[in-house]
Amino acid sequence: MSVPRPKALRLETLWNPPADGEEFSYVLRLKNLGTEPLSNFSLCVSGPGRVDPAGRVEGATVSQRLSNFTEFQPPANFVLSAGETWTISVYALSWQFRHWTDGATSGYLALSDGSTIVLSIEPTRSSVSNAPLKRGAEIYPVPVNAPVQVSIIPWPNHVAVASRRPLPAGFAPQAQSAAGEAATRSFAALVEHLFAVEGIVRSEAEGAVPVALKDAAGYGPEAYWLSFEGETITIEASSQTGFLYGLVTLGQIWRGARLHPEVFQFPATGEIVDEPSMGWRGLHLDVARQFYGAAEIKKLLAVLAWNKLNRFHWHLSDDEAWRVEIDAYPDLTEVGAWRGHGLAVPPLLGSSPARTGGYYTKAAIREIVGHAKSLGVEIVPEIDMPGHCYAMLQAIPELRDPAEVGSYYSVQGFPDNCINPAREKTYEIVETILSELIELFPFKTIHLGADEVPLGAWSGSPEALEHLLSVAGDEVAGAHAKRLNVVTNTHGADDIHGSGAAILQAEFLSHVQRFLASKGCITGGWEEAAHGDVIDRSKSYLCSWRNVEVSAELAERGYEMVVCPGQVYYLDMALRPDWDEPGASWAGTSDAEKLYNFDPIGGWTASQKQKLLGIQACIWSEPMTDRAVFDRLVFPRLSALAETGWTKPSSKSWERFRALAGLMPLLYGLQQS
Ligand code: TNX
Repeated sequence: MSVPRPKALRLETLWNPPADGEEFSYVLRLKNLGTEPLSNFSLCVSGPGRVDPAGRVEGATVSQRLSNFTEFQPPANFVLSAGETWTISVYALSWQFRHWTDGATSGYLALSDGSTIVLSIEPTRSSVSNAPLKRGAEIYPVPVNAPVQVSIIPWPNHVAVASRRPLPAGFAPQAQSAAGEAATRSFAALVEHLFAVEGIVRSEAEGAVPVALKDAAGYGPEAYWLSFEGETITIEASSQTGFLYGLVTLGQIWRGARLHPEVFQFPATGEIVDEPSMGWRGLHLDVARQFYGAAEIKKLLAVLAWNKLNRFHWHLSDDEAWRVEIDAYPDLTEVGAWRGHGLAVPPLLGSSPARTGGYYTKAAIREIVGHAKSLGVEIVPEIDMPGHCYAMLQAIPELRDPAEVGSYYSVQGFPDNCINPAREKTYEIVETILSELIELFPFKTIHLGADEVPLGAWSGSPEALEHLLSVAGDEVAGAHAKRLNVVTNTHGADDIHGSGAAILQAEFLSHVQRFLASKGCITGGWEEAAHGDVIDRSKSYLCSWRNVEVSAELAERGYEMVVCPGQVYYLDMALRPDWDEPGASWAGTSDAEKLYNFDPIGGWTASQKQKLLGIQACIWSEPMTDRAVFDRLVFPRLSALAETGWTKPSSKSWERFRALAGLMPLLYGLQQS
């Protein structure tokens, strides 16, 4: 069979929003720009947007679909001649497109001999916008007249510095204790990682000014005191992290004065007295939808430390992949860590037909955990259960009731993606996995997920229904059985409150939470883990994502809260509602200013505030195929969150933040051009 050369095949995609009573359409055009005809093929695409199974497609039939992966078949005996275009019009999407990253981000042809041809593909265009597509972090220029003389993010509790001295060439920290020495080492590694060429830490032979690190009692675990007195710079703290944070503040002041000498100063006298207002200042990263290698994670941790963020919530599993090595179940990574044409998990979210993906070995995780610890960051691993388990179920089918019939779909369009809470085998497997995980993560806090279980989950499982009957009675079990094959999740995640699915999920969570507690671990969960109030509130915490009201209500019910409402703290949400902005906007859009000014505990009562652990930003990775999109969506919003978690509300100032934000590091260094 002769086929056109891959370069001669191009896929263009176009979004036509609904207008003047016309329905919307998503149009895919495959162009044969070569000299050979093309036949006996199908077209496979993936990207965040999903073709809905229930709707109309013209020009092709859908032969396979899994979440956002779709395979289109041309009409029988179709030949795409040289110079011709095959047009497919899709009138059925699970949600309408709003941003340029919503459409197909990869495409390939599957040929009848089993081989594939990768297509060159451009971002989806919108028929109503021809604005240049935005990628890369927004630029925050340092203004000539900054409102402050020293450049520090997050802004400290108390800053009283004065007069200018010549900028030191760099610093030579002088430690007096093990904590000070450890902080000196981690600070040297941190600045080498983030700003190698600047030589912030250097020897006195190279002109460094000494910085005395003095151990002193009475400081909180992250607090420090930094003082300037002529030639003498001193940091007092009572912990490694306190010293590290004092050094970070010093390094930030130095960088501002060095890079913008006309704007910022290096103080000659005065002091900074500092500690955070919130204990939990976190970032969540989804490494299932897109894989991030150990080097990316380590750099991200360095960026967290520079922002004085102290928790990394590592979302290690989801429908699309499993990312952590587990000795007892090698298939979890052999099967679950990879996507590709013909594999158990097909290409999704822009991944290619070739086998791509990856996972973290135990050795890599130990190294990352040690690196994080040295930077004052504790890591919370998440294994998302009992929903979001499609990849896990591909690797370990025993997590399903073998007699299960019918189908239910998750909000992301995965069928039957929940592990079965009524099976003993499930607990044996989950406890084995968690035991291995506990060994790896010394912070002893394990997040179990528990988000977005579909209303119809397990409604076709005889084992689950029998169990439901025994714990909740006839009526509930009967009602649940009737959900079989009923389409739900059509307008966002189901609210499962009070349903059979919620009762079964609660059974699962209470069992696993007790297991974790027996191993000395705190259990984390998304807000849905509160259904049925079965987990022990003194040994757990929740991440609330729907809105501020939900957070306050859960705090009222006695849960320890990490607040992360999707509308503002989900960093996969676009900066603005425009087509040329990348990202999603199902929960809302927010630029850095809106995020900065958002009050995460607005309207909370004093007793609810007692339950606040802190806040975190969440990076979900569906649109992050392109890392320039990552930098745009994450920075400087991450620093805006860091300042909200650290700085007292009365000391916050968007004007100051905006003047300093441009000094903060990006992960990939990709700026808007
Ligand atoms: C919701 S809210 C999710 C994730 C998605 C995200 C995309 C929650 C805990 N889960 O599975 O990646 O939306 O924005």
